[in-house]
Amino acid sequence: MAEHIVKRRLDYEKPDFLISETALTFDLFPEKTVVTSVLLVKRQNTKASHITLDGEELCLVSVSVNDKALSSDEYELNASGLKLCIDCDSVELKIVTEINPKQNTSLEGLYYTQDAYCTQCEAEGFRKITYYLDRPDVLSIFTVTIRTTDAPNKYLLSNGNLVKRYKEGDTDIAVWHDPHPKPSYLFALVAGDFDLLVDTFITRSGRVVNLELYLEKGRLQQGQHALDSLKKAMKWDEDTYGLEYDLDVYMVVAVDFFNMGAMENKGLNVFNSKFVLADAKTATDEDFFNIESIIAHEYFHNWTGNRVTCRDWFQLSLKEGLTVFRDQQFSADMSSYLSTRISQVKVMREHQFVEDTGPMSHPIRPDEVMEMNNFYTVTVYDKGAEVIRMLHTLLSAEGFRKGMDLYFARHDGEAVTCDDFVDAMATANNMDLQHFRQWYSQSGTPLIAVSKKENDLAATTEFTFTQVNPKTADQKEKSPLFVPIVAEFLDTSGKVVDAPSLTNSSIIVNEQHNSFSVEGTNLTPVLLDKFSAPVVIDYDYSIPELLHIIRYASSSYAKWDASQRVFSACIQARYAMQISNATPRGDKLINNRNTLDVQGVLSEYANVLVNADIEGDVLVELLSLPSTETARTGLKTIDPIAFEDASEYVQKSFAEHIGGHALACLSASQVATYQYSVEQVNQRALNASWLKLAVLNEDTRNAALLEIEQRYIQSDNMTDRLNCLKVCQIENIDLFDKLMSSFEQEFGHDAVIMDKWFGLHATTKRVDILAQLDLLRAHGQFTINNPNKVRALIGSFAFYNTLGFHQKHGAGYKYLGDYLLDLDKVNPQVASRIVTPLLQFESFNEPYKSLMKSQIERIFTSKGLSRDLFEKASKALT
Ligand code: 0A1
Ligand code: ZN
Repeated sequence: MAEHIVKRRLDYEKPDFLISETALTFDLFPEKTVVTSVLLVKRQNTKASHITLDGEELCLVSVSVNDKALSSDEYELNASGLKLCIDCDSVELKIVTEINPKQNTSLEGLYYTQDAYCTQCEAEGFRKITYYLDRPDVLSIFTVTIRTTDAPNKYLLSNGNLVKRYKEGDTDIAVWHDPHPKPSYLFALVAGDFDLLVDTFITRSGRVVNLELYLEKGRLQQGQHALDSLKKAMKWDEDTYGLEYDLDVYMVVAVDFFNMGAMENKGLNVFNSKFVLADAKTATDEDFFNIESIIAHEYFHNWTGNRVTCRDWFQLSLKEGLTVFRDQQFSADMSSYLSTRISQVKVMREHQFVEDTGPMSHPIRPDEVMEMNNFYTVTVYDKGAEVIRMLHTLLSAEGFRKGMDLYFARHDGEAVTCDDFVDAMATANNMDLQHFRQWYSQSGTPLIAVSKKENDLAATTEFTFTQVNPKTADQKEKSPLFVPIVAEFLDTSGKVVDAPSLTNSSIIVNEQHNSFSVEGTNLTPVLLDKFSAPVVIDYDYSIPELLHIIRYASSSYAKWDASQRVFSACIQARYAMQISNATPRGDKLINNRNTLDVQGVLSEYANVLVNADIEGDVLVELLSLPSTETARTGLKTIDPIAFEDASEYVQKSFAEHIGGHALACLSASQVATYQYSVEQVNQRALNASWLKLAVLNEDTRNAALLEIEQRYIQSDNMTDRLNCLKVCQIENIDLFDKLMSSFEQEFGHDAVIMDKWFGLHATTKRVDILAQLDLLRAHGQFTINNPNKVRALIGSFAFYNTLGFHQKHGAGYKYLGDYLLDLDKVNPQVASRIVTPLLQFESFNEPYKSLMKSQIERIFTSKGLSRDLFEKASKALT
């Protein structure tokens, strides 16, 4: 096991050696694959006399330099690499290693599952294949030879273009050559038997690209949506950024065993099959959406990531923040702006803001890393994308495009930094982005407190913005950031008042205090429209102001945001009442609304929704309650059970006020043959909201439950069926159990679909949930070796089953702790992701806090802990 050392961004040094050419030969056997690597090594630093190649869990067979074999006293070997003498400017290094793909359950490096070989090299998995300079700033031209005697290995794939495919006796051989220099993390190899779905794309300059989807046998028609999405993404990138694909073939392979969503290996993407396979019967609207966006994300990486890559892993957001932003733009263009933006904002509020308050807080460009796999985070990805979005807002679409063009003109074929990206944006737009750059180095969520003062004489209103940058686990010192706040001001009649001093509809908050004056009084401010910056706005909205926004704001996003505040205020008021004497001092309730008339507010709000003329796509958003993470904004610690009770109370009360209307709306809605279209997606989502409200309403409950059972049986699509299951999961456990067994009978054979079933079981409110989890772990479709299964069952339980996880005596926490210790031996990356809910112990009241912490202590002191879990547990305890 390699050591647990911390690496620092500022310690970056250029590599002493480069590898201009890499020739790899794989003799594939499940338990003993021989990797022969021939490297053309070029010395860059003439003072260097030794090269240290990265390598982990390898069995070294031989090393030779310029054809001369080295004896074992001519090199140094340890758990993290191989060091040998090179004292000339150019040598050929030949290294032979043996690896065991079948035993590799970490799914990093080369692994063998379901009769196929597959690789995952980002970030530092290549070093589990052979000794190499496994760092992103070493770019090399790869030639790969794959040899196998296994009959089922019909397809032998690697990056670039196929040069030769032939047989030598019993051995099948394929040779691939990738003309584009690339770092080792973009290397890929796949060998196995698949069904192949093909098509072509003609680029705007007229080149023909073969598109090939490699799918599990028998699932060909389930790949069509992914293939269509790929073609849309290719066209969109040409139209929007002028970027064209650069190889003759683009391959996508879907596998069931994969640690993440997908991987952008040059010319050979590997995907978690969950993000490729879809048809109406088996996939939800959300699945269709995710497939389109992840296919696009990986495709967009071909330019933002592969052609221009990262100098070091601290710069990960250079490719990820930018590529997420690009896939978000694409998704908004393909489907609905409002729902895509809202789901992105939910990710920020429910996950990224939470990460900022916990022990793993880091800037989008981290400064210190122990295990790189721990930094594929919502901060690097999603906050990274929000930072790019702010640039897009500040520079406008045209200015942003100019910056992108300059970035590619300057850096194509290079490994660069986040600073290089911002430099290109600044130069192309002749703009000083010095202050803005701090978004890259400062962690934490800024809080913008807003107060208003009316000057009746002058008939103006002054708004003062106070920026508070709370300290985070990783940084004590903070300074004010450059924050664009898109705003508008409504007068009493609901008209938007003229505010000529806004720049691009934004107020720029860039100091600790900024003031801003608007003509008129009695104004309602609409702040942070479209979530123009990743911050929290703390303005003391009254309920009438929020309802005014919902009635009159020009932006649907702003209406949704206001509705979240209405619900949050109600939940916090109810919560305060429930725990009245136990509220810890220092907690700030929204508007101190312990005295809020919750029923009155909900009734008025329901009235607005029923009577105002609101489009269906907006209405569906306004009917949904905020998550706990959003609703608890401003509360340092909570009692999770009492908070959940409060939230349920508000949900039920809301249903009492609007539920009668709900059933009427539901029956009026049409049932059409399933299509993945914006209109139908909206309609199904709205139906699901009405169904839930109708079931929660006492008067309509029985009728709605009948409706659910009927819909479940009659429906032609997974979206409606899953929505039915989710509703009865909350309100009628007998019906839920009945429908779940019918679901299992129908889909029990299909691993991808069964993840939904595991997830639903794991989030059910049952007193015996832990015993249920034990039973589910013994189910034929469950295995600890498959990350999708573990995430569906154990992940859903820990993240989303509040009552099951937060048990009074800590049994839920212990269950997760026990499981993680087993899982860490199988797959440390997945264990390290699922530990997240336990890391947040500082956000809960006693006894929860101490009970959670004691599990982290137990994990921390256990023997043989992975670097992944060690980094998180040790940070949580300091
Ligand atoms: N670069 C991929 C995500 C990815 C990252 C790490 C992985 O293994 C540790 C796998 C995939 C993306 O952004 O899609
Ligand atoms: Zn990515």
